Amino acid sequence: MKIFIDGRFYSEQDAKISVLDHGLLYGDGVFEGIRAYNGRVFKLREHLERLFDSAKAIALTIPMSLEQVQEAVLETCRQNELRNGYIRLVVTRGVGTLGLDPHRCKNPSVIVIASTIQLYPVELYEKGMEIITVATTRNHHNAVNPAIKSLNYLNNVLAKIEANVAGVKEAVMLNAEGFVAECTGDNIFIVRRGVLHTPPLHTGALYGITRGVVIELARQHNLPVQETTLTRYDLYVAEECFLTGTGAEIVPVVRIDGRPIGDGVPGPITRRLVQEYRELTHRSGEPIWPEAGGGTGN
Ligand code: PXG
Repeated sequence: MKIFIDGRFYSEQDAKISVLDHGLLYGDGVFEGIRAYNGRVFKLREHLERLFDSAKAIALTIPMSLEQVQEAVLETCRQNELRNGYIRLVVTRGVGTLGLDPHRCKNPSVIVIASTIQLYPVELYEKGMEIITVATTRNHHNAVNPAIKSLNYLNNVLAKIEANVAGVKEAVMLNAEGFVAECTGDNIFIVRRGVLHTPPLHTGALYGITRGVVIELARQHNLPVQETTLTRYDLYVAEECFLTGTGAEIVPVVRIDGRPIGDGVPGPITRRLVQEYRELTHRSGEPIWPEAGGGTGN
């Protein structure tokens, strides 16, 4: 594997960041998780824009233009002959001192890793997933705004640990007021009386790119979609529920806190969206190679 760090490619063994990088010392940095399908990077522009917005929100100046970062992502895919996989784009505050003041960090680092992705098992998309709501509250927007895709994911990690302890794969996090925010690495949707509902972003969710695609797909199919403040009650009485994320794509949820959702099997609207999202990922995106060729097909 060849890894991009600050304009150069390194082998996995040589791809190293200083122990004085504030990304390590303080989780001070931002990142993106992006997918490549069929030799194309899906929604690359949207991911780059969100990266730059996250950086701006934490007053981190990315030392490259958006176009240069885009080219670094595509070149990293080419160097690794990656047609299908997962791209992790990271910008750290850079090397500083042991004090937390970011002024000491003169050179932020840009890292691109293009690798394979650990997917959920295929059966999960057929049978659906069981999730729980957890005690760990989603970060308050005046503490670390969940809209910032920062390197500090401890809030999400703590929620994931609760899911692990309970023997389920995902956790729904509520905000400080008890309203549904999102899962540890996915946004959440429910279907109720034929209408799609997802929490508004100010309840404490990432501006999910997959979430945006689902809203767009729903509108194209005249499926009403609303941003609604949801409580646990709304989840329990939903007819359908699913999660959206770059890694997970669209995953049907069939059980929440022990209550079956709808009939306890993935519902028709969810199934349709799973299918349509798959089709879209395979026919759109930023081409990695100028023509159809290239890559080893992995
Ligand atoms: N909320 C959070 C907290 C996330 O980290 C999403 C929602 C969904 O956003 P997108 O833009 O991806 O639709 C995320 C993104 C993984 C993985 O391997 C997780 C994400 C992205 C890529 C891979 O778990 N989470």
